[in-house]
Amino acid sequence: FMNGDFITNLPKAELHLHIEGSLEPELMFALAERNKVAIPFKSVEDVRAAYSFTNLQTFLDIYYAGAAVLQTEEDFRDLAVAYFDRVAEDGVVHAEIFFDPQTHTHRGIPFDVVARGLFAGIDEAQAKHGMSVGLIMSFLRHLDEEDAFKTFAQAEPWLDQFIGVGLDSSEVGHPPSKFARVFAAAGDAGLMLCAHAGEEGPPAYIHEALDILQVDRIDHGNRALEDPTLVARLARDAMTLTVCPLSNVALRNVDRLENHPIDRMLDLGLRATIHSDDPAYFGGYIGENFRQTARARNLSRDQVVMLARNSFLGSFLDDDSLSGHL
Ligand code: ES4
Ligand code: ZN
Repeated sequence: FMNGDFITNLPKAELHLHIEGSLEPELMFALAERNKVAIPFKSVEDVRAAYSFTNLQTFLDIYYAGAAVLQTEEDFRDLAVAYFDRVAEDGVVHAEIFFDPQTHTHRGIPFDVVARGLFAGIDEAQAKHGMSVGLIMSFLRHLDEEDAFKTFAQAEPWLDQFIGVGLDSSEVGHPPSKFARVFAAAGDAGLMLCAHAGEEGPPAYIHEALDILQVDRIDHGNRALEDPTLVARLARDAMTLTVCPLSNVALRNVDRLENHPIDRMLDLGLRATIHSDDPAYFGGYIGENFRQTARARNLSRDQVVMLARNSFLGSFLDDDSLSGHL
């Protein structure tokens, strides 16, 4: 009875999705054409063939290059609408999605263009699919903290419309402590806090995200498994780890899905969840991540239900909205 339809229709919250990572090659080509932007690919097949990664950086190089086709408010709206239309079919009823403002402001696209476009797409999704959506502004950790502060200043007029801030991009060599002050400022502004940690970086980065950034949620967190003291702490504090199985395999942080530690995390008492990260690049949206992982790890119905339940428990929904989903 653990069939694909059961998993697909199970209500879920998507908590780890980079909207730029939902840019499908077809839309990339359409936008390149519409905006007269040159891209280093001849065809959609050519693009897909380039999606063979050996680590996080080899992916990020292509991901930032692909984002160059996003130019106008309408482009960002179209990107968001395409994503929500797709995951409405995957049982997603709530989504807290990341965007990377610096990926766009650094190539001359004003912050407000990005924000207005994404919010237009979010409004459309909420109206069309009855989905609730939150937007998380994520800082690029390969840039310095001053640049993050500049971005935070550009976000000032929008602050009450964002639910949180995040930290992503190249992890190793860019520890959470580098962003201590800007995370403190975001926390003071009432935003929720999350950070990618322990995707490629060591367990010490997860400790830093907790102790120095005081995050409410850890994105990935896989490498916590190397540190029993950290596992005990995360379990005790019911800290959510937004795990992305197809991403882990695509970026070779896990050798094959059959060896993914998602059920070991649950067995250790961790509040692990399943998400998609960059679905256009890693081979599947949240439903595909659930279905393929359930099959590869032979997950029980109870385990799948727990993973979906954890996605709501780990969300930033208030208690009233949350109780409607449990
Ligand atoms: C990302 Cl998989 C991953 N890790 C870190 N930063 C990212 N940005 C987009 N995808
Ligand atoms: Zn991510």
